[in-house]
Amino acid sequence: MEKGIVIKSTGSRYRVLSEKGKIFECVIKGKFRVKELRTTNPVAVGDNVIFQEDGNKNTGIITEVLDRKNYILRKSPNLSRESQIIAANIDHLFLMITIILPETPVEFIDRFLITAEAYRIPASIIINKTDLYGPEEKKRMEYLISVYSKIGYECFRLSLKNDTGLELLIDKMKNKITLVSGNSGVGKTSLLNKFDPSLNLKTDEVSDYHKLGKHITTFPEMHKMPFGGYVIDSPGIKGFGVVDMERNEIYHFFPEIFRQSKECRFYNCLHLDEPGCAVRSAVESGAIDPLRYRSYVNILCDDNRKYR
Ligand SMILES: Nc1nc2c(ncn2[C@@H]2O[C@H](COP(=O)(O)OP(=O)(O)OP(=O)(O)O)[C@@H](O)[C@H]2O)c(=O)[nH]1
Ligand SMILES: [Mg+2]
Ligand SMILES: [Zn+2]
Repeated sequence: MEKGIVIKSTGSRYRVLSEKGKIFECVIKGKFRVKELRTTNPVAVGDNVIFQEDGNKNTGIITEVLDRKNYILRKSPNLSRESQIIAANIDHLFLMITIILPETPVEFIDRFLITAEAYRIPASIIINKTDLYGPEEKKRMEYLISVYSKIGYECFRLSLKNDTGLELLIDKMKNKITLVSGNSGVGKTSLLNKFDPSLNLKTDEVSDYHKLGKHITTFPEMHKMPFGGYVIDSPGIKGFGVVDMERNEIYHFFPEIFRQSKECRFYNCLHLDEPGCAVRSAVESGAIDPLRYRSYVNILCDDNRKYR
């Protein structure tokens, strides 16, 4: 029996990095079920597992998944009620966004952030491709940075083309397990290639016509970093499905709305049109950003289908 960490999962096969630093292609034996959770993949990237070496062909059988510190789920895109575990045991989430090529909508950012809040995983924002930005885009970038840093999310300006902003990120990612998420084409895989050029991972240009990425990365995969720690590259997502949040708890995951809600007249205020709502007053006075408030209302009232 050996212990290892799952670095890639394709649904039926799992690549495991053993504690001794060897790579094994594994399958699972028997049924693993996460309590009260219907998932399409019982073992995910980041899972610590016990496995049985199968001769010396570098294959093995996973016999046990050790307790998870946390995990992130995504609802399966079809209508089934099953979820998919994107990754487990994550120390920090990074959302990579771009102002153009592709353009990341604010509501997408907010859906990501409330998911991180719900899972209690620290999250930060990376704004990549700053080399492409003219005055308009820079203004937009600085606006987003001011909104999100005021709430408490650290923001990083990055250009992989010009190699600016890398040091600060390495500092943050050093010796941790981090997941990089974001739309297709923002540069997640390019970041990993920059950290370790020997990885030589596949990337592709954003389509000229649609200005969207081409979904090049298809499975989450964890990579050991030369500076210590692991970074998980993940497929471009349209959005994070909001998983099992009650309507009346969604605002708990908007930190600034939650703080303000304590001043609302009614304890069960949803901050829509209730009298004495302190959240709406704060939006009017500019203390809460109107785009954030709009995301909140959209998420509250939406059927969740748009950003998935
Ligand atoms: N101009 C510019 N282009 C960049 C930068 N970073 C990445 N790119 C380009 O953006 C394109 C998409 O990069 P990828 O790394 O494949 O994007 P991804 O986020 O991994 O995309 P998916 O795997 O589809 O989710 C590539 O052509 C990169 O060369 C940057 O800082 N500036
Ligand atoms: Mg990629
Ligand atoms: Zn209210």
